Amino acid sequence: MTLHALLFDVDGTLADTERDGHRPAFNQAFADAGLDWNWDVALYGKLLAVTGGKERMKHYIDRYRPDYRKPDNFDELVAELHKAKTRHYSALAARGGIPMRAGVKRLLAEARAAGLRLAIATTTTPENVTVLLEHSLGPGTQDWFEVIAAGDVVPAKKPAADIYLYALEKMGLAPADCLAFEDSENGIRASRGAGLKTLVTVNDYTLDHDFSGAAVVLSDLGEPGAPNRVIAGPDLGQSFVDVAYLRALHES
Ligand code: XBP
Ligand code: MG
Repeated sequence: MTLHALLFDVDGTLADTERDGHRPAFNQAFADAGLDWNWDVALYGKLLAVTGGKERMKHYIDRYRPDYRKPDNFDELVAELHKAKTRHYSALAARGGIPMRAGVKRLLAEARAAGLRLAIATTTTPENVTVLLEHSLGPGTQDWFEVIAAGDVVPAKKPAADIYLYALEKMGLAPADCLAFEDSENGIRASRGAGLKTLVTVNDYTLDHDFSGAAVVLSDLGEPGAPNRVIAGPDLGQSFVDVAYLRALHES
């Protein structure tokens, strides 16, 4: 089995987008619309159980706001709020306000140089991905990714495997040729559902998630001089993830 491609989740994996990116963008959209909806850091952690911004808003109303009387055009309202939220998020990302996680830029550059193919499989809106890459990874870096599979391109979001299956199909690759990168339980359910070996890097929102089925669970990708920690799975004797590490993990 040869490793041919790497498939990356975005939110929580390439960058810590949720707490200080998506969350304030939702709150800003709610405030703009004169709604008294406000998602604090703790509540947002619970709401992350549902992926997709529109789906998350509907879940919030159903689960936490029994007092709210849905208007007849509720779906349209949610769609409008989501557009406003995307504008706020994109503006923040365009200011470079959402940095990449440790080791991400280095590993992507090394993988490219080693001839590995790169793709993205995410639940978030495509525009959020391209703006984030352009401003936090660097100008032109969206072209590093052969496929950017995102958002509503598949009807069922993670934990459904659909977005990964879509990316694999577009690339003409079998899951055994690839490694996936995820940060959450919904994410790994999706990647494992598509048959992909998966490397997990956790973040504050996902530390206590169930990552059974992961090839390895790490604190982060690490950098030379800034070692990562193995949280679960094999210790391959490296303090940061590079292409040699990925090939060894893929073989294991
Ligand atoms: C990402 C998500 C998304 C974002 C918001 O999950 O759950 O819903 O929070 O994005 P994953 P949109 O990292 O597993 O892909 O508002 O654009 O939907
Ligand atoms: Mg994620």
